[in-house]
Amino acid sequence: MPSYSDLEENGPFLPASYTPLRGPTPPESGHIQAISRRPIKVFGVIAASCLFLASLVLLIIYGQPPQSPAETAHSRSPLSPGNVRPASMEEAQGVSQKSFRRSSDGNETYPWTNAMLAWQRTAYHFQPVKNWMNDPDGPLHHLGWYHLFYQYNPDSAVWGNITWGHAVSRDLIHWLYLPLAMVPDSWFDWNGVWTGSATILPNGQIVIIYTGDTDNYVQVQNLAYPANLSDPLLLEWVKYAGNPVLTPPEWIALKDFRDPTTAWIGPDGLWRVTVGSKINKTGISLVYKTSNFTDYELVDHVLHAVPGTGMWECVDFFPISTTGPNGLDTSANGPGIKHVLKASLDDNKHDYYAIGTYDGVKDIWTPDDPKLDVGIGLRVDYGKYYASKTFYDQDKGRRVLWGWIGETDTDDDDELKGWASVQTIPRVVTFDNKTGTNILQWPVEEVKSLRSNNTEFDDVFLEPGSVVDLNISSAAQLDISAEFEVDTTQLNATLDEIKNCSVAALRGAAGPFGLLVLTDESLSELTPVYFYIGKATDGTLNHWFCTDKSRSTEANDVDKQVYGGLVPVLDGENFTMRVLVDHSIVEAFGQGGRTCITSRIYPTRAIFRAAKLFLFNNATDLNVTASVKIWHLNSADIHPFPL
Ligand code: DQQ
Repeated sequence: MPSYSDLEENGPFLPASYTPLRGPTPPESGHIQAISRRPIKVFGVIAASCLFLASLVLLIIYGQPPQSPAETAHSRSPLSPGNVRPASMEEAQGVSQKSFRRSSDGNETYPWTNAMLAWQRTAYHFQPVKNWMNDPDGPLHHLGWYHLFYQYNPDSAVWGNITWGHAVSRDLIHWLYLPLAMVPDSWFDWNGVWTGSATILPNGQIVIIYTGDTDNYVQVQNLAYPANLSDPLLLEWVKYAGNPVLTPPEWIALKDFRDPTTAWIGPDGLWRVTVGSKINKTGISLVYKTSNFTDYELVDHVLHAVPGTGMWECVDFFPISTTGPNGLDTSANGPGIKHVLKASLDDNKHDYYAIGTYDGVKDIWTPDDPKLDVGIGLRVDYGKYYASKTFYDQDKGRRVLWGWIGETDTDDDDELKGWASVQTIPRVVTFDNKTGTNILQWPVEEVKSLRSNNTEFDDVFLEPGSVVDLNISSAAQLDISAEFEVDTTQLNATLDEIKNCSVAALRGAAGPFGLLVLTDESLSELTPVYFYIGKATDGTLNHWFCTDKSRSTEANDVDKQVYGGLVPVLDGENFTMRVLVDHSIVEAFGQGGRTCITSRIYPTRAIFRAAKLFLFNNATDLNVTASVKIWHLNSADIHPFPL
């Protein structure tokens, strides 16, 4: 087990001691709600008396008063006079949110029309009405409603002023936007109410632990809870008056301590929470024990550490059943259970996971295969996807995964269209007991409720070099299920040795073949989602699952990567993919969700009625037979509450 002194061998710890301005003495176990109400009232009085002064300050700084009734209700009450929010804060705050920047090659901004930009908005994915969104936070199910919180900037389409947006749904598809749940209004989250997770205690109490970026840019963990548990919509949230409940250990840098997980109970009856961090270049997951969520003890070793992976953001840690498809409560452990550890790597903005064993007595997690450890092995999704988080849906007995789909255009374009980012369709996560080496991700079954007119194609023969128009018009909201049977006798020694997805235009002996989504009639814009069969360097067969954005748009100021990863295809299996198309979002699930790729694309021609769907086989030496089921998907009902 790696101790902190082992980790220190990589170099000296960063000097970091932080003495926060402490709140009242933490309450006894089980008294969170009652004890903290009075300080909240006091806080309210202070806030109210500061309001006039704050309004004056805001008026002077921004030249205008708070704008809407909703914003007035959540107007900021600066407890630390003199705090003035800088214009761009990502660097100062130790996070970087927009990974795509326009290169310095002098590309002109593309002349987007309003129609093009309006078309990009999704129809059945969750996104706010306007402005910036990033990580999903604290998902949970309570009294018949699914709750989704999310990192949100109420002021603009770029990251900043991070608050918790809040929406609820009966079915994870149709959503009601609720008022902001938590805003940065206290010294312990003055620079942002950052990512956190919810835990439902056995007595029904809900606690949220979230990262606050303090008034002096220190990352701390704070406690919040619903003001009224009997409210199914959980409209009011109370920040514990004794916040922060956790400050960075003195050997952790002040900006490397964030994103607490859902808590789980260990064999000693104490709750555990893990928080992501790093020591030099080693990504780590700290573990804290608590009985009451206000007082914590740092375990003297990490849950896990992987050298070279850098800062671990948004760690997620959950049990998974190896014997059945049912999801497990986060505290479950024992025979037939493995544990998944996921980290979002700040250095490359990708989510990685590994499957392993959790020893609840020692509080360490060990990967099944050290070569596929967290951050160096499997990715949750090989596309534009980050900061994912699961929750146990106790209503349907399943583990559900949310993920943030960021933009791959420029900040200027985001401001032009007035919004940035989308959440994935929630996915059910199970263990793949056919391979034994990976998880499976699959869109929640509720997506099927959006399906309308179904079109099916059976046994479409795709000779090498063919492109087949499936004559689906208005192909912007689709659920596609495709199966490809290949002539295995052709998979012989002439196969290419491939190390990545290449681009779909380059022909190999046994690939690429698959679908062309969001394609215009003339094939000037198209997004291939495909398989590519090749040889690994050791001569064995390998299979790639890919999405190629290089020809998705004629716009020049957006990212045009080819995404993809290896996908296990077992003996006797055909190649299968499910693809959800929702305007500018393409979510692709290879081999039942063994490998997933999410893309944000920006077509200019393949939009509205011009968006079409094709099959293709660009292999030179492989015959492929395709069968495809296609459903148009209706739009989800996503609107503010009350109606
Ligand atoms: N986003 C949050 C942080 C987290 C990062 C800030 C990941 O808590 O580390 O908006 O995208």
